[in-house]
Amino acid sequence: MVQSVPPIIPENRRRTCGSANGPSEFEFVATDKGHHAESIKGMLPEGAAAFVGKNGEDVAIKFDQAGNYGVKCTPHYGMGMVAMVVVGTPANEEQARAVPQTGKAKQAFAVLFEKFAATKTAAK
Ligand SMILES: [Cu+2]
Repeated sequence: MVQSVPPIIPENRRRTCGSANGPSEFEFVATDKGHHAESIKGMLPEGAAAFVGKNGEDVAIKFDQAGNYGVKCTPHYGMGMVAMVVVGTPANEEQARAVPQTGKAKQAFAVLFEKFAATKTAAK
C-alpha cells in the first residue's frame, strides 16, 4: 500500500510552490505568476513518470510510487524554490540525495532531507 505524507516544502515557499490535495495527488497551485513545478532528474522513484508543469498554471501530479520526489521551479531553482514529496517508504533516498544541487537549492534540499530524516525518527 502506498501511503503519502504532505509535501515537505520550505516554509517561505509554501505559498508559491505547493499544497496537499488528497492522499497521493498533490496540486501545485500557481498563486503567483512565473512559477511552475517540474520533477528533478534522478530524484524520482523507479516507475514514476517525470513531469513538467506549465509556467503560471496549476498542475496536479499523482505520486503513486513509494519514494522521494524532488520538485523544482526551474526559473527559481537557484533561489531555492524546490520541494520534496515523500510517499510511503522510499527505496530511492540514497539516489535522490546523491543528485548534485547548486546554489540555494542545495541548502534547501539539505533542510528537506533533514526534515525527512526527522519524520522517520519520529515514526519509530
Ligand atoms: Cu518559482
